[in-house]
Amino acid sequence: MADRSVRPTRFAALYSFCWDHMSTAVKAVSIQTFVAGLRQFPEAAFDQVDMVRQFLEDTPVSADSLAPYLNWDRQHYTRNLIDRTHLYELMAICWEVGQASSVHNHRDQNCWMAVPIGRLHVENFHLVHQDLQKGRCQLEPSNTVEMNISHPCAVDPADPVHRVVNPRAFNQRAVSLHVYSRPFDTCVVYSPEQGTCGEIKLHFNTEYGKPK
Ligand code: CSS
Ligand code: FE2
Repeated sequence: MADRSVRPTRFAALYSFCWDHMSTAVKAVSIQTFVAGLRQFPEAAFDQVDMVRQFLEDTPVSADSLAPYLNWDRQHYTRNLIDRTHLYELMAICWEVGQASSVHNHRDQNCWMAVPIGRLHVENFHLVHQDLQKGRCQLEPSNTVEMNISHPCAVDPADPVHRVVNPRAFNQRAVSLHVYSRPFDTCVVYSPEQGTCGEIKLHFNTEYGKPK
């Protein structure tokens, strides 16, 4: 199992293939084809986790088709809107080596992530207690999962607090695709060390391939 998660990824980066459950090669599609597929899903698909997660597993996106959305900033990861409907928004997030998000929630909504370029860690936390009015919280680290072209993931609606990290040790840029349903533009960020939390607004660096 560990072997599978490491070896195919190296080749996937070269040939835009990834491996399905049966270890057979799956050809990566363009982001346009991915969007066309996502737009076919009925509303009900976005209210549960499995259908979109399976779609992400079956539909890896080729790195070259993402060129209009690749945008790097040495200070902060960048958020680049690709598509938005009333049901979902799709963005590419570009991570320099060593960049990470804050620990945050997703507003009790569904979130799926795929990683067409590089590798990323998702560090999950269990929210023991939160009092947003007082800005206080208590969090416990739970587990860390690696995402790469063969391993997309879905945020667990029962335990949704996490952060995404591009560890320095990976030594390469990474790009993740995020599907949020419904679209949202605020979230709660947490400091597990300080036991504090607060709401922040989320902004896009580019929309539909153009700077904001
Ligand atoms: N949720 C963060 C990215 S890490 S999943 C964001 O949208 O900026
Ligand atoms: Fe997130």
